[in-house]
Amino acid sequence: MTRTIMHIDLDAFFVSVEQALNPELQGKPVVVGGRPAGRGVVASASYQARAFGLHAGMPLITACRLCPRAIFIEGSFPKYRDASQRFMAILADFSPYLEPVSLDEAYLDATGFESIYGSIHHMAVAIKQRIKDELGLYASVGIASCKVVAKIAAELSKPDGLLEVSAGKEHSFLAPLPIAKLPGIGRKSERILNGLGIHTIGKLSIMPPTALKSHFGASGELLHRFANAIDDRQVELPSAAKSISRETTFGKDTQDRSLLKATLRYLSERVGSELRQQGKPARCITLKLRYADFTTITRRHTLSQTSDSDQTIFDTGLKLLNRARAQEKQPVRLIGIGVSNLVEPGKQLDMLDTSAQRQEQLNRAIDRIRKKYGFTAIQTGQTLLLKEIFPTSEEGYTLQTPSLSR
Ligand code: TTP
Ligand code: MG
Repeated sequence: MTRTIMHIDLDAFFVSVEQALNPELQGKPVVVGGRPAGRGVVASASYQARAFGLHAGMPLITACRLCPRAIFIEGSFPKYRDASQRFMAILADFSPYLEPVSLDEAYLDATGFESIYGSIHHMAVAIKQRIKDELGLYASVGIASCKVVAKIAAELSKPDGLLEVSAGKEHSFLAPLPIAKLPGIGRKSERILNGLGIHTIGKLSIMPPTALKSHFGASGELLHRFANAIDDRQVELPSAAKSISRETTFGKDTQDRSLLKATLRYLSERVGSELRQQGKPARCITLKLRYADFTTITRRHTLSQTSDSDQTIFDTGLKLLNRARAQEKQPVRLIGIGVSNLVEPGKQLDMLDTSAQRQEQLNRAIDRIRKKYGFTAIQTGQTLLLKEIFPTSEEGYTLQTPSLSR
């Protein structure tokens, strides 16, 4: 199944935040990193400064020599953190399948979203427009069928760019590019590969993986895959929790079966409620027991179907408890129940049985977008664009369901 991945990276991020806050800096060579006399390096250089050869990581002294009229700014992290949060919030309005990678960079899974936005290209234009209108910043966007190609596309499109690599065109897109464009190739790897006569990604892609492994070890395999646009890395949502658990230490060590059972019931309900709040059912259930002598055991069960039900958590926990008690009779000091392998809503689709369930899952994702996006409230430049895409109705724009191909 072909995916549509977007990579979004803000242009000259630190500098652009400074320029947005102080228009006098706009259109000028500006450097964030510190005073030129200091021993620091350039963190971010405006594109006007880059025209003089300035780039991130360059010692400030060198930067000052190359471009004496550049404006050097110390920088202030809270400003950038704030801008970053607002940037990510805008992206989250467009798709719930969002993976922030750094302060100014994120992947977004846009598979199936053409039916909401008209086309993925339109969606990217709308994203860029909102970032510009609300933050005064410019973003570059790469669109492709996998992360590595989307990232390279965004990079190549800078500044204020938008580059879409159609499915099937990944190889011809990558082939002529210098190997340094491939994530994971630093100066050292570049030198080694150049020494082997390999200068382009195309050349790298036909190098036998075994040869790459002999030079680069395990990462040689990855280079081979990336050079061939083979990248099945998913857009990973930052999950609030990878597992949820609750436990109780008894006031007095106990062997009382009904007390253990009642406590387990209470803890299961608390875990279940938290799970449902996060909207992520779990696949694994773990019971924890600490005995009077402080030995602690955990017993785990993997469910055949994910669940967020109190009853399933409790029933499974109780089975594990009965089994553990049959083996060890000493009094219990602590009992706990936990769930792990939480499944993100968007990731569960493949495991779901019926199309009705799929539909429900997707609807939930759409609801999130609708709730956050507030179509009718938008008064920015993109309204015009959205009007073209969405048939208007009394209450605003009608949202269409994306295709179920995810
Ligand atoms: P980048 O996205 O790599 O750089 P950039 O946004 O300044 O420029 P562009 O994306 O247009 O090429 O990094 C984002 C921010 O991270 C950057 O503005 C400053 C910070 N950063 C550092 O502090 N040190 C560094 O060496 C790099 C590369 C970035
Ligand atoms: Mg950037």
